[in-house]
Amino acid sequence: MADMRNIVILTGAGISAESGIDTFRDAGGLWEQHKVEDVATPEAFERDPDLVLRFYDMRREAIQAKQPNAAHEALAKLDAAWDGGLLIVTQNVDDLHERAGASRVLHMHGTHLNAWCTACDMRAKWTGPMLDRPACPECGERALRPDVVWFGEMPYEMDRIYASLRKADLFVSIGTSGAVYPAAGFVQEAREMRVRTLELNLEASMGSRWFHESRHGPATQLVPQWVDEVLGG
Ligand code: BJW
Repeated sequence: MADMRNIVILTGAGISAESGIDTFRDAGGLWEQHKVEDVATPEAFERDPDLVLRFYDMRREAIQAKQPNAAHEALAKLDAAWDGGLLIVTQNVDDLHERAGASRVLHMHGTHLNAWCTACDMRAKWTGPMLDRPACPECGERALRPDVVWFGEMPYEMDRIYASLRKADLFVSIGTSGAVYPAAGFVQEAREMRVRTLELNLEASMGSRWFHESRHGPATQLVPQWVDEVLGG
């Protein structure tokens, strides 16, 4: 711990579960009715844009009423206090890390609260619906879609993520099943670069065997405990 300077943290749906946002692959909730592969692909959007836009409108509205939990707050505390390198790479499309106060956050799967115009490539903050096909504020075309990364699309800022992993002393994975690549492969890539690896998850994940250490329990307990250890509190 004494020599530790650079930390990369990967977060997934599990960190927002206790804020009331359903995970993708746990039993119960929103995703029982919608298979993620049926709504989170460019093909699904082409096949049935109304279904996809309606679903995202509903989720965009819902997340704005959710609040960050103790795990988001602990990472924000770490971000504020940690002098060394730190990057919170989140797969989540909610904005709970930012609302908790974290600033070193990278959304590799995009964000619900951005629109992307497929006509002019504009990206802008967007909190309202898209089902009624609003005009792009930049070019006027009615070609907006959620600025999220669907299956088969390239996640954002991969070069920056790999550059941070190469410099890392510690890689921590929080609340993710290890089912979706490339994020699921970060632990193996970190191991190859001799980076120490730690998993904090409710239960064993698909990637648990790759980690030097896995701790199991709810994020609101494990993450504040771990942050206190790092900050020596
Ligand atoms: C708690 C908790 C609590 C609960 N406390 N924990 C074969 C092999 C390898 C790859 C592929 C392959 N076939 C296809 C691919 C590629 C594909 C892929 O991975 N498919 C898999 C299904 C196999 N990937 C892609 O297409 C990606 N793009 C790509 O690969 O481009 C090429 C490329 C190559 C090389 C380098 C770079 C790029 C794009 C993936 C896009 C994923 N998009 C989604 C939707 C986003 C928009 C939306 O929200 O609608 O992203 S899918 C969905 O899954 C979402 C999530 O970010 C992502 C991961 O889910 P996450 O966060 O892990 O959630 P869950 O539900 O799975 O797990 C929650 C965990 O929390 C569980 O473990 C619980 O136990 C735990 N938990 N409560 C702590 N309280």
